[in-house]
Amino acid sequence: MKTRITELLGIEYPIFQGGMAWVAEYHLAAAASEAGGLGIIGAGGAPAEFVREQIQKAKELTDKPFGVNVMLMNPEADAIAKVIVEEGVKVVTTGAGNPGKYMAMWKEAGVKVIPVVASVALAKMMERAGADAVIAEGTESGGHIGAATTMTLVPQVVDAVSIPVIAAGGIGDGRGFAAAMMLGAQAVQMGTRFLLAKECVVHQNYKDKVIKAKDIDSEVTGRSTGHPVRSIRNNMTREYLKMEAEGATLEQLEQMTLGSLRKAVVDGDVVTGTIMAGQIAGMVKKEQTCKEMMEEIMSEAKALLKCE
Ligand code: TUI
Repeated sequence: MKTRITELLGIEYPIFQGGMAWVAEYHLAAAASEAGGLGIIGAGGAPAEFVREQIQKAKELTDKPFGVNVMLMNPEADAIAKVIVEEGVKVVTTGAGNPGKYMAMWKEAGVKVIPVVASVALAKMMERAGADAVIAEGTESGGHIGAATTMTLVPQVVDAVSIPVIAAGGIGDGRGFAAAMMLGAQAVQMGTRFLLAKECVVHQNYKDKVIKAKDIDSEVTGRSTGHPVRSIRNNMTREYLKMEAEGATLEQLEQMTLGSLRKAVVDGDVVTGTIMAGQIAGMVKKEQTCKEMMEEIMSEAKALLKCE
């Protein structure tokens, strides 16, 4: 299936693997790119030199293009932005902020820049700043989220900009893919479905929580802090929401979440750790290789979209 995004990036399938913090390391990103989509290393809160090593390891596993996601709240974002240029990364996506200050440097180096936006206003600003495309991410997503749903955000962003739009949030199979195309998207980004990729090194306890999750098993914490985060309900979310309702300070809440994603992803502590996942978790049930996953999604989507 050819779209403006497959042409722009030289990839086979218009499917991005979301650059999830701690989860999207080089094994997953290289496998997603090798399978024909765009694999993305999630820099998350990692130090710049760790990200450099991840990029170098991914290059050993694939010759295909892959991306790096810069989580803009990372205190090392400036250094990571430079590492991306130095290592010749082909595509950068950004999240949780406005990447305006890096745009000129990346564009000059020929990096394709694809910011995640949660509003029409930011999408327009990114287009003016020279973005090659934008990812319109709805509130159905896991992790740090905006307020608009995918169903409402994607067509409004598509109408507002001329650059291609990638839809994200709540997409987990060929039906979601086809629906995103109907909304005017040129590709999709999925995170939660890739948590169950065989090449995804997230702890088995984390995968089991996603497999067991039902439609309404996610919770949004941190609305009072201005940084809402969606994750699967557990002791952590219950405790956090209780503290939030009781008017806990930002410091108290930050103290509680410090290192909590790592705890769940790496240590498999799914009781006091944060299990970030999107609302589609209720439909994500089987472990597959990235290749099996992408081929299944594309074949479902092509049947629905009546492509050859
Ligand atoms: O970035 C994400 N998702 C993430 S980042 C992350 S790591 C983290 N860990 C603990 C607490 C917080 C984060 C986990 N998940 N998605 C992309 C995304 N970006 N979603 C929403 C946005 C966004 C929201 C507002 C982007 C820009 C924005 O406004 C920027 C501005 O300054 O106008």
